[in-house]
Amino acid sequence: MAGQATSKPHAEIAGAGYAGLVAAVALAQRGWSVRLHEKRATLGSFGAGIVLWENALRVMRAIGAFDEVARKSFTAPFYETRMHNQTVALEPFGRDPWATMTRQHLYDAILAPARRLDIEILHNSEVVSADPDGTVTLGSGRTIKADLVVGADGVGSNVRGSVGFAVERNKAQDGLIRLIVPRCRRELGPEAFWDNVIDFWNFEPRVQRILYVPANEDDLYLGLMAPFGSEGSIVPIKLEVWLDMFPFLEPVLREAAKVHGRYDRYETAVLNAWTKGRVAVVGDAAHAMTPSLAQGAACAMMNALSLAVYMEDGADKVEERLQEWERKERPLTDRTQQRSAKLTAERALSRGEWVNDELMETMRHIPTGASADPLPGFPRRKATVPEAAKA
Ligand code: FAD
Ligand code: 5PR
Repeated sequence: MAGQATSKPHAEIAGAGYAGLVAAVALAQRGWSVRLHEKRATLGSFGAGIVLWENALRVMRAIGAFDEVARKSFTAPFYETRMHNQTVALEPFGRDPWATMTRQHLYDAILAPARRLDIEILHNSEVVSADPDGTVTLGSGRTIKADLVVGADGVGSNVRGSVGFAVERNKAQDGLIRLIVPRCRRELGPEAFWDNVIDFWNFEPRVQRILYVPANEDDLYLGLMAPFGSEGSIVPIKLEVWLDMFPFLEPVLREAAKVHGRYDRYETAVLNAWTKGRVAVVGDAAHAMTPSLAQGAACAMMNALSLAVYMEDGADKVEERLQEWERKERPLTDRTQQRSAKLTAERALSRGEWVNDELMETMRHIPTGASADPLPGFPRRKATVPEAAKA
């Protein structure tokens, strides 16, 4: 607060996912005292692997996590799309920095600056409600008053529900099982394409798709997509249901069958507002989206960073500044949600034609609070298009 150097402005944050952690770090970097509540007993991230595009990597640099994120991540030479095992697109992404990794690695990399900044993180601490006046109520019954309350408590957000934002939730026809398995590089065969990200689509005899994503030298992130309620949605996976359509992936499918796994149906959540009084919601609590553009966590982290930028002046004018944040930052997220939902509904990634200036708008956006300087070390690999694929 201007002129009051002795008392820092104070934020209470619900949820230590990617959105909550980035908001916490970015606020602490700007002189806020921050307490982060996580309802679970342990910190971590569900969901196997993740793809981060340039916008998310820029946020990582802004919060001091980029070097650690990059250390154990992977950039495939190509993003390949196959239909019935025929290559329909081979995208080198020369101008678009991107990296894949395990979710746990990303989580730990963001947690490190939070630890350095002395942010108070409470486990087993559920926020049950928030009030626009800045009060949060915990599961224990305790109430705390803050200058700012951030609801980063995921798609089932208590903060969103208690403040009374209207939410429109839409479930897609498809969903997927996400797993980490060993790369099995030798068992899969000597071909160079096993270093690619490969999106294997099959529409016949059933709609099933495997998104094959090397996450680092050792770990492979698999997304096994199938319509809700179909055989492919059963966990643990039924090996024969997947082997008969993807026999060339047998070594990794055998590993996948050893893991219990979880099927998640894609969903979108759109709110009438992101802020009320001193409360803001961010991340999946505010704007859950389908993963077709791999922008859910990226938008969560961009909006968490920008939120902190709008709070740079401390506790003064929090309400007005939050409204300004939503007005300026939200439209890009709205567009991203709509585009992603459309791609998902049309299963359009199967055509491999999704890389265009409109769809890449979000990935190429310079997040508010992040530097526009090129990211060091990208592009990481020189991609040489095989002669056969040029024809
Ligand atoms: P969450 O990750 O849900 O975190 C919320 C946290 O709050 C959790 O730790 C939870 O335990 C805690 N919590 C919940 N309620 C309370 C409470 N009341 N009090 C205290 N704590 C609470 N995005 C990408 O950018 N790239 C991708 O490649 C990508 N792939 C995806 C693939 C799939 C299949 C799906 C479904 C999503 C994908 N996403 C991707 C999106 C991304 O996973 C989410 O957008 C992101 O995890 C949202 O982070 P969050 O912090 O908002 O929410
Ligand atoms: N892209 C990515 C992804 O993780 C998923 C999808 C697209 C990076 C799901 O895991 O469309 O399902 C998708």
